[in-house]
Amino acid sequence: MTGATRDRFRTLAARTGGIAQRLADRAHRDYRGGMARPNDEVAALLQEYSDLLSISGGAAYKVRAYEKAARAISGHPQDVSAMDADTLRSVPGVGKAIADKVLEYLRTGSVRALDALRDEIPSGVRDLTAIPNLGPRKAATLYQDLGIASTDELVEAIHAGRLRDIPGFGAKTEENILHGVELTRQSEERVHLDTAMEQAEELVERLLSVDGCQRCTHAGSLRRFAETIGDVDILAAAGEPRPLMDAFTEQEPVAEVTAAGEKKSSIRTTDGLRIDLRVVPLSAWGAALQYFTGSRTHNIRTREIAGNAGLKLSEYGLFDAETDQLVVSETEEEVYNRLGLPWIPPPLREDRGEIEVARKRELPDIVSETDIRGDLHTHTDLTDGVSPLEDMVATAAERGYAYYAVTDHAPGLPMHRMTDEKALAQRERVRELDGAYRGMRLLHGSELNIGPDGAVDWPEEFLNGFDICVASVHTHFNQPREEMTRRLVRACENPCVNIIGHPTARLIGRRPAIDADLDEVFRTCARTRTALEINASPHRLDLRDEDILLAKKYGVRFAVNSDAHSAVHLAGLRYGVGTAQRGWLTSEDVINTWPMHRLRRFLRPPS
Ligand code: DGT
Ligand code: CA
Ligand code: CA
Ligand code: ZN
Repeated sequence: MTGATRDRFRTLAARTGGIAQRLADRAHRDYRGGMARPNDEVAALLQEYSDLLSISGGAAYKVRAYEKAARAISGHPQDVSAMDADTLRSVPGVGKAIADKVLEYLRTGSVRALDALRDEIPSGVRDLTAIPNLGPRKAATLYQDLGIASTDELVEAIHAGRLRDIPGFGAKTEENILHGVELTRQSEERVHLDTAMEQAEELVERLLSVDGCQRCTHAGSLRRFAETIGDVDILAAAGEPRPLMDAFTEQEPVAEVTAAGEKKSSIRTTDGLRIDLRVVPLSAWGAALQYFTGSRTHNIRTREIAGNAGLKLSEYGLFDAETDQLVVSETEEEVYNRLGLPWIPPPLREDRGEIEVARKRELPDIVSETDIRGDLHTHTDLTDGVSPLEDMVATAAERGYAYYAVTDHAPGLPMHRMTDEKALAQRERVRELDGAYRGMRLLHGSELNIGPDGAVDWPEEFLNGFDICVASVHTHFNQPREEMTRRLVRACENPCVNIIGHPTARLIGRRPAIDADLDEVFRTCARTRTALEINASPHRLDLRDEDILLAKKYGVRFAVNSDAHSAVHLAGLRYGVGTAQRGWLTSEDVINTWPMHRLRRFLRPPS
């Protein structure tokens, strides 16, 4: 499996046109300001080393060891840049060879062994590994056997039929690779939600501390929790924009200032993320925030309403069309109210009927992060997580949860090496920990694999021992539509399955959604009282907003889960909540906002 870091890293590498260059740039900068955590930096480096080792035909155990260490470091709560050799080696999966490389990087800004591999393998070949459905091994074969050293050459070779003779590359593989190339190209200019959010929040913090800054927040697609972000829009209010503009364009790590105006500037960070800053007078705050939050189509509607009422709406305010007199502009509420509408939450501003519903005063009371009482899909280091059970539970308690489910992988995926004994031993530990935190109950569960025929791991007697079962598609993603539909329907009909995990199995920018008749699946979920997951991982966001809207029509329940593989990632739940909001869900729709007794009845209805 690939970790979150690798995804981020690969997208970034693709965008900035070369891993080596980006890291070389980076080695000379410090980590403060807009930069990813040092842990993510180091993890990206180890992941790259693993990929390059794999391309160069390195031993499989070594390839895996570096990959595992990358994930462990990415998910580790302590800052690696502050660790000495001994502390480093206490991180699970980090042995002497890996610790030495990390220390070398932290000391010198580079790793000689990695530089040697980079010299050996052309950058175009490294780009190939970022293509979904290809991966390092196949990339190596293509390079060695056919001399293919770039994405363009790959596409050409496929069209010329040159891959046909290579073992392991059938017509279906070719089609999948072309699809992967398409996905990569589409996602090159957009970033995942967490990358944008983390940098935006840091920047807003910094701008708020600049003298004269009266207000500052992010707007645009990020405020609407869109699934990927083209650029980050920051809005600030100040009497005098200059100091803010200077702080913005002079911050580290700006790769390029693409526009520097009096009221608007744009930069590109060394990560390749584009950020706009606009500074407005405080009196125009509401109108500007409404305008720059978008979406474009929502704004077209609000301007239309203004026009029909003899008004004019712009980023400067709402004006009388005839006299040009300012009507309102200070707050978003005033702007909406003057248009005859209540304030509309940003995730709903997509012109999907929100204006009409708002006008009738029937906007849903959408679910919020504070409504969430617990997380129902999480992993530990017993399978592919990196944090021990105790750390996951302690962090969950800090988040104020009323309940928390541990759902490690089931035996069907051999790489996780789950066994009956391990599951039962974990259950003992969960039962012992239950009650250790005031007010938080623990559920012992599992994430089952939905096999190609819809069957799941373990016989029913064994499954009945779990408090909760999530079931997900992890293999056979390319089944024909009818088979895939039958597979999901059968999983829903299994009385032991409570939640379908990441239901379409897509990875944003990397793997398309599975092909199934979603109407049929959602109808079955409603009938069998099986909840659909809204997986909060910013690489998944699955179900996505439009599928949620469809499922809701069938009366399905949902569970917003982090699918955290480390304690730090439990906080990622907010991206799932944002997605649920985009799907117009209320807390009534979401089972993990319910009190424990109601949740228990849903999971194990009295027979
Ligand atoms: P993105 O950046 O592609 O993820 O999506 P947005 O929605 O952040 O789009 P962006 O950054 O181009 O513009 C931010 C907001 O500013 C957008 O949602 C609505 C508003 N806006 C910008 N340009 C226009 C325009 O030409 N017409 C209208 N109606 N609104 C605009
Ligand atoms: Ca934007
Ligand atoms: Ca923009
Ligand atoms: Zn899963």
